[in-house]
Amino acid sequence: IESFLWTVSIVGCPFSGGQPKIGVDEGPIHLVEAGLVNQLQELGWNVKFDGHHQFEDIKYTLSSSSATASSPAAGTDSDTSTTSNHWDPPIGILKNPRLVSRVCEEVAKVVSGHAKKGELPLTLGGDHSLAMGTISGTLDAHPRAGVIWVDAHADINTAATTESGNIHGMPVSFLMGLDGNHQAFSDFNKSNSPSLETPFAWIKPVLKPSSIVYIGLRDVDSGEKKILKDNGIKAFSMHDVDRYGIGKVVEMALDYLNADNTNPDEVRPIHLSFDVDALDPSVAPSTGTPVRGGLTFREGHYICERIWETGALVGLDLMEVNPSLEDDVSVKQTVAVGCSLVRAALGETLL
Ligand code: 5AB
Ligand code: MN
Ligand code: MN
Ligand code: MN
Repeated sequence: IESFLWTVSIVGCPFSGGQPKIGVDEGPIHLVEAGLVNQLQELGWNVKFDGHHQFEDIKYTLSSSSATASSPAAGTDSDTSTTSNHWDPPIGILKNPRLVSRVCEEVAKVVSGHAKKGELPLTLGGDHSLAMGTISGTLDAHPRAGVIWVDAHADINTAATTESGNIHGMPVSFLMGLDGNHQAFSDFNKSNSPSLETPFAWIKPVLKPSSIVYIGLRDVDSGEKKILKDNGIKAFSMHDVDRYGIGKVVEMALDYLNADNTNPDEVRPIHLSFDVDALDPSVAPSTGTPVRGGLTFREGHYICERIWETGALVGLDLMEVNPSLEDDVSVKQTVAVGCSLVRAALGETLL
């Protein structure tokens, strides 16, 4: 590992607009309060962290930039993520599209800025829609990077396939520029009120279908299954983890990303996007969309340890910890597991 990688920059993203449950915005705050900064310093990292991002500013400018907006507080519901504001009405059934878009655009700039300085950006979510920002940022700085997406879900719905309208189930489709979004957005543009901005116009389709590999899938929507098939996207489900064991699965994932690599001594840079719901709910209960039959504590950690061992990690996300779900013991456990996964990905060794 070159020495320039020894600074980790924590990008704290208290954001919940990609899904309807309050509390996931508290995830990064709990992870930091649990002592993550110190823990990483103890591993030898130079840790940069100057507070969590204040996405409230974005909400405010969005609301006041809309010609029809009179007040930023169109809805005073405490669950802002499901409040439809007059400045951010749904597109089809997509909720909070402009807010999610603006937040991710800012995250992309921040992540890319850190990465271009040779730092390792560690983004703490927040919901997984944020990965539109983190992966755009990583690929801006490291265009050859491949993505390892660890999740119970494929998060590849388009505007044409999503049944929930929750954008945290869609980031991969935007990063790939899939057709289902183009169609929905061009239809929308024809009827768009000129005072409303068109979201996601900033996203470049930087992620090739061959540049991502999934591990841990077990709850994939039927529309998503078709997208995965049609685009030949590589995915290791929990069935594959059972069949081959996690050791073999991670080797296959790494080999897949490096298959076209002309220089085998120079492994492809890796961005690891880890949704804590990839773990079994008995291991990580406090998350918004738990699905039984998930990764064990060790399987989750093994993935992180093995990726660290490659020396190729250039970006890391830890997403979807929701400290307002389940009891206090579960919250503590989930936050502790989150910190532990991050340490494993950043070089903590067992011996
Ligand atoms: B997560 C679902 N596929 O689109 C949808 O937690 C769930 O970031 C998405 O993986 C889960 O709403 C998104 C049913
Ligand atoms: Mn998930
Ligand atoms: Mn996810
Ligand atoms: Mn989830």
